[in-house]
Amino acid sequence: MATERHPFELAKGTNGLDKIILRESRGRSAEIYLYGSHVTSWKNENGEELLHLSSKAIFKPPKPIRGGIPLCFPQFSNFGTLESHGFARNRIWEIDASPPPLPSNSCSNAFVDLILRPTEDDLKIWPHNFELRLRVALGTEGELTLTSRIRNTNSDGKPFTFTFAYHTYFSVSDISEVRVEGLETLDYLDNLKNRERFTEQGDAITFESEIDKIYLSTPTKIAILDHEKKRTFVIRKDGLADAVVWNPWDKKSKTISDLGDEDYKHFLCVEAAAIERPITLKPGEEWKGRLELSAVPSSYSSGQLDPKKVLE
Ligand code: TA6
Repeated sequence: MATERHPFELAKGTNGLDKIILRESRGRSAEIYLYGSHVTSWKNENGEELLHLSSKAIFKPPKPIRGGIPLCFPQFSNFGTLESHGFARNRIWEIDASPPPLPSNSCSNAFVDLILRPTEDDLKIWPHNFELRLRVALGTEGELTLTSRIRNTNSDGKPFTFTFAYHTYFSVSDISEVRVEGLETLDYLDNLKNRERFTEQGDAITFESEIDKIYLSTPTKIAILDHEKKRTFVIRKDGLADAVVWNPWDKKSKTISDLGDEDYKHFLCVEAAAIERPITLKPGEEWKGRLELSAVPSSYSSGQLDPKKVLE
């Protein structure tokens, strides 16, 4: 099926769920389940997995898949009355055969367009007609780009308001050896302290216990440095002002039934999001939120890094 018309493969995944496979000529790949439009795999040219999928992930609707890149829409976490992180991550999406065009710089040879529209049941819990489009593209340098477009298709003249996140689980060698750059000195809401607002102090962010923070008005580039793997993830984002950093650590992990007890050592969630200032769309209006992830080799050891070099 990977022809010029269909630059992707359609296959059966775990429990017979439909998935899309994107392949790039140098062996890089990505996998996306129609269930949740959920990216579950992103591999580099050496076949190394760059996303973390829970060792206990359940591929059974209505439970969302744990790991990879869940999409949070129309609500992030419990910022509203819907189920946590909204319903887009546990609906079956469709392949969008004729999406409106995107600017050519977001094109690649391997991509898929997916779409979610509300069902009658969805309209009972969130009474708004919308089209949520997602393009997942694997670029020629192995970068993974997710572009979401949300359109208000209400015919009753009513606007709607939503929050959104790409809840990305990055695979890391050892959480204790990882640092995040680009968020230092920013304000954040601490989910572990009743969402009280603080200002981050000091250098890059490192990890030695549970963290669940919503950094506000963040720059468009953030880096995750994995010294052991000699790899840096560079996160570029547009339309998504906030960035959530989450790792449940040992105790919280044991309360999450579909997360292995030791998994927390090997992932870090850094989530491009729109939370503090929810997005409001009038009928006919569209919002776009773009996330580009790249994994680049890095040869620095701790303390020798010039953040500007990573972030520029
Ligand atoms: O993004 C961080 C967070 O909202 C945490 O508070 C944590 O609960 C996590 O997401 C996972 O949420 P989930 O609903 O997938 O279990």
